[in-house]
Amino acid sequence: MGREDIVREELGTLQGIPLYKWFIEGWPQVEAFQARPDDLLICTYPKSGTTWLSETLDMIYHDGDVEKCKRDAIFNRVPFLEMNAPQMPNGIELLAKIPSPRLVKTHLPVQLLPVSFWDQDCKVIYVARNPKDVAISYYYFYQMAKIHPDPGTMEEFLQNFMAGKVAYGSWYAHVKDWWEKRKEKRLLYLFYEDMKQDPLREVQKIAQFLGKEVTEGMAAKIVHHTSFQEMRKNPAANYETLPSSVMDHNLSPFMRKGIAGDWKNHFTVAQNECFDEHYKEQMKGSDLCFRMEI
Ligand code: A3P
Ligand code: EST
Repeated sequence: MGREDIVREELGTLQGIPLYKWFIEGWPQVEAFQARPDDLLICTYPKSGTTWLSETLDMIYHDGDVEKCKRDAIFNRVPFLEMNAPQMPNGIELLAKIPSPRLVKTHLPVQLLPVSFWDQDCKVIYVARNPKDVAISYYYFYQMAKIHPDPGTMEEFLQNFMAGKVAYGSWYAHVKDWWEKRKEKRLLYLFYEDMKQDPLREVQKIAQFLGKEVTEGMAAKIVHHTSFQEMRKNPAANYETLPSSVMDHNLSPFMRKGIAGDWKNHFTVAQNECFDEHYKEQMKGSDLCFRMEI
């Protein structure tokens, strides 16, 4: 194993936000990133449905052509802005190579977004997911994506999640700050639970936001192709093309469960009470609401 291999290591801190040291190393290029006016930014807190929304948008951009959407892995079709790691395509370099209109993925909190996106008045689609399912999904992701520090027990991880001591920091701050941004920017704020409940309606919502005509037939095709069952077996969408030294799908597949309410299979009664209490405190004064199940 060479020096450039991915090993578990503690997170660094970027302007107060816990983040992978590799990503911090690449930060100067990210901060200086030049957005194009027709870039579409896909923004999420990790484990909130980023890959699902990315695949959906690539399908909309390619008029529902499934074969075109299998042209490459999702992380190459929709470059991850701040991604910088050994043996992986760097986000900034990938973006420089792809023609407009580009889809750009980021997990950055609002205050860290490169200013160029605002200067160019780019459209943004944000997707949020209820924090209990995010925490569970993140716990399994910490195990399978080897860059993360050891997540410890579920109890330990939940405490860290609530305290914002995980990659990309506080979920609460992330969802609330982006929620406020929608008042002044061209931003569509979506929810994972809504996408689960009525994907057709959400596809139409997205199409309308983009000013794009999507026929009923095409919308149905997009919904089918982007269902959990289809994406799970699609190597262009399921991250299984990455080496197992980077992501070990035997520990936990990237496409793990894809449901709303899986936290109920994991939280103890005490953990749930503690989480609810903390949630209420953190979300006080915000009109942003989440459905913990559907
Ligand atoms: P689970 O771990 O709860 O299964 P992200 O893409 O932001 O990293 O989010 C990953 C989560 O979204 C995982 O959640 C994954 O299974 C789920 N997911 C991915 N594609 C999905 C789809 N088409 N439908 C529903 N959930 C999906
Ligand atoms: C993949 C998807 C995602 O939404 C977030 C992250 C963060 C950590 C990334 C991983 C990923 C993809 C694979 C890596 C990893 C850091 C090192 C590894 O190579 C880029």
